[in-house]
Amino acid sequence: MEKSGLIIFSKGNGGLPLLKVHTPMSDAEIYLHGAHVTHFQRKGEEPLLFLSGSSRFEEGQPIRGGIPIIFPWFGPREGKLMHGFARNHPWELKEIDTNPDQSITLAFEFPLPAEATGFPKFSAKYFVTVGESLTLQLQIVNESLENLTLEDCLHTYFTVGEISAVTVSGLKGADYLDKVEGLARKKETAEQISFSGETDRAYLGTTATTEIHDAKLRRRIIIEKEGSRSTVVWNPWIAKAKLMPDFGDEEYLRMVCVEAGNVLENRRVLAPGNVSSLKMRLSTAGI
Ligand code: TA6
Repeated sequence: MEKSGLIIFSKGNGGLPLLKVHTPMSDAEIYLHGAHVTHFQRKGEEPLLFLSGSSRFEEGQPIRGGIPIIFPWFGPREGKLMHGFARNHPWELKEIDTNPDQSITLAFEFPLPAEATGFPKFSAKYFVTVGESLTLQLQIVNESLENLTLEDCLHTYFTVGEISAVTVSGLKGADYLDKVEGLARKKETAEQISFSGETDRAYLGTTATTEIHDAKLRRRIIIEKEGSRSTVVWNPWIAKAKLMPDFGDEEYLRMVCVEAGNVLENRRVLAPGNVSSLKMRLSTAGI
């Protein structure tokens, strides 16, 4: 068995700087653009993350798939980019550490782009730990003298065998806003959420661990989270998939988004000098 990890710096799609991370347990790929994790795969397993074959790889545009960092707002904002600007600009790699368990932690920081003008001054750090599991932590510090109101979300796209053989558990009893029905407020009654059409739900006030049960790939994906009160579940299905230029018409069959964050009524208000931390740990198990 390999004894140590390895990081290779290269140019990825669109000539964007790409880090390839190899550990004895798993491999990962991270673009500096958006500090975007686009690939994670445990040895002997299917890839964990979905990446669209039609994704853009260009400054100012989000990569379609992997784990987009959604910050400082979630959803549309008048005259601005959807889902904030953190995913559309380059982050800087600041530190690489090998941990006792042979996992590797990479620390990124976000140089504020022009879009941050008018926003209370903040600093953003992002820690990615590649090992048996994949752990992500987004840390925001309010560096200003006023309150910073923010939404954050790790908008994770997971690879699945076939969406009709997939269920998501852990959300029974949680309220959600159903985007497919004009943000109607509902309560989840199902132990296992299944997919038979466009599904776009923001579950609110939930800190629960969720699980994706994939009957075709015969695996469970466990999504643990800390510092998160919202979970978003999304599959675009047929019509929405056709409308997305950076997403293949049939790709909805092989993906589901389960996202950990603090969105809508769960947005955070960070007092001057305070720190927010959003953490998500992704692991897999057999069925
Ligand atoms: O998280 C679900 C969602 O808000 C959907 O409504 C859809 O817009 C999706 O995000 C993708 O957004 P994007 O801006 O990446 O196309």
